[in-house]
Amino acid sequence: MAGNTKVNEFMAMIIAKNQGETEFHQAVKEVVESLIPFLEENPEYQFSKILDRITEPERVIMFRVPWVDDQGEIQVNRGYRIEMNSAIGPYKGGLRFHPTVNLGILKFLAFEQVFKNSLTSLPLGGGKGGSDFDPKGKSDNEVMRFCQSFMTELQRHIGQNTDVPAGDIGVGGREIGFLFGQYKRIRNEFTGVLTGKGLQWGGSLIRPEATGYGAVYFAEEMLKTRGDSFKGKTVAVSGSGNVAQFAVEKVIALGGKVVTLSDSNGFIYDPDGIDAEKLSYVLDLKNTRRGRISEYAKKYNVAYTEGQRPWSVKCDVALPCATQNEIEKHEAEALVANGCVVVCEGANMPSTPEAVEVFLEARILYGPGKAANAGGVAVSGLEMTQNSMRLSWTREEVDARLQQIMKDIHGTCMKYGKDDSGFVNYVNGANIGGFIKVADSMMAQGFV
Ligand code: NDP
Ligand code: 2IT
Repeated sequence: MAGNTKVNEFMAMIIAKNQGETEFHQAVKEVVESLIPFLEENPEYQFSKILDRITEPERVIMFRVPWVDDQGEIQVNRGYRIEMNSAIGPYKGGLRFHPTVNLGILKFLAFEQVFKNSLTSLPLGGGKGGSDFDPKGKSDNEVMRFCQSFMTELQRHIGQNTDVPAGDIGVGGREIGFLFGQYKRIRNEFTGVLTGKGLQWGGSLIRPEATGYGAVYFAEEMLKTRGDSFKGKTVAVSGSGNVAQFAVEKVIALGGKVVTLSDSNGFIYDPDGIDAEKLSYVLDLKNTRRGRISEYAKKYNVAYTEGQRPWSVKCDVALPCATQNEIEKHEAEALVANGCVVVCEGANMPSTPEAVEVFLEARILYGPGKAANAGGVAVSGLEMTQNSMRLSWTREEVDARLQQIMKDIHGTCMKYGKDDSGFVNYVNGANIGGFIKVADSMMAQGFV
């Protein structure tokens, strides 16, 4: 097919130019597959070489992050910020601290962020950053010294109207606090340069909850298209961090039963369901004690499977909320075979391309991360608005806006993703729906 040839030609260029960046290739390929047919019908984008430009970061910053550990030994990590696209607003996206972080992973995340942020309808460009620093097993003081060193360099590149980082894997309220403190100290200004801040110093209500809640709101919208809801549904969740925790809370609130959680060591299966009391144990375990999910199994006497992910469990809905490529083809097949009808991604790119194919072929409701997890960055955008106005909205106000944004993103996916048979391909919907505003803005702004 002509479309396939074009995708292959374009991907050959991307792979040659960005060698070894496999996750970046994966993310670009998915978008290009959605976009090529659309671009053929809209040639003005091709003349402007939008695809070539949108896949090239506006700027990549890499830097040394030296810090001293509690034993007095010097440690050296690598810091990054990918400033991907600023056509519709300042660069916006999280910081990831995890030993696996490399350029390719951050470029995939920054690339997806451009489309995701556009889908929110807020004026947010796309970026991502982080470090190969591993916060696990580090003392609070070590984390603080690392964050201070990281920000000592990053601060010269960011600003409330330039680039506004937030959290991601390994970066939560504690890290944002240390990073904000150092930015303020060096720049001598109190501005909304980061989101996910504490409530007493410029943070927004609902920001910690936003990604998990938003993903569940999105799944609920998908279910509605088939006259269904979360009520009585059995739900498998992966991860046990920020996104997973609040996804579980919202599923419980909507009448569903969550039976799994995981971390990088394994997963727990609780057939009775994780209730509010068990969830508060998880919050304490993960956020305060920074323990392992296996402890849940001991405490509640349920099964724990080491080295496995939860997708072999029977469920109606799967909410992957841990990391990229955590659902492989055989796991997708197991989900479908066990009757799973909704896969809604709280994490970024948790399904491999082969897994996505399984979901689309089975015609289940598959919500890709760049649409389904946009609630986090959306409320970050609302935090920026509140900071600019120097006031704070109530919980109800922020939550209502979040719900409306997720509904609107779902509507955009329907608009651009529905095929002739009435099936909604949310991958195409999100990719095309996210692309148009950015591409039009790039064209209006000349060849920059
Ligand atoms: P957290 O650091 O709070 O939690 C991450 C969770 O995922 C932990 O349970 C962690 O287990 C697990 N995990 C991380 N890396 C791996 C890995 N390589 N293999 C298996 N499990 C892993 O991060 P978040 O909850 O914030 O982020 C989770 C996902 O959601 C990520 O994909 C992130 O990009 C995405 N996301 C986050 C947003 C946010 O606002 N925070 C917004 C939109 C998307 P362990 O404790 O063992 O490391
Ligand atoms: O992947 C993401 O959207 C995030 N980690 C949140 C980004 C943000 O700026 O809030």
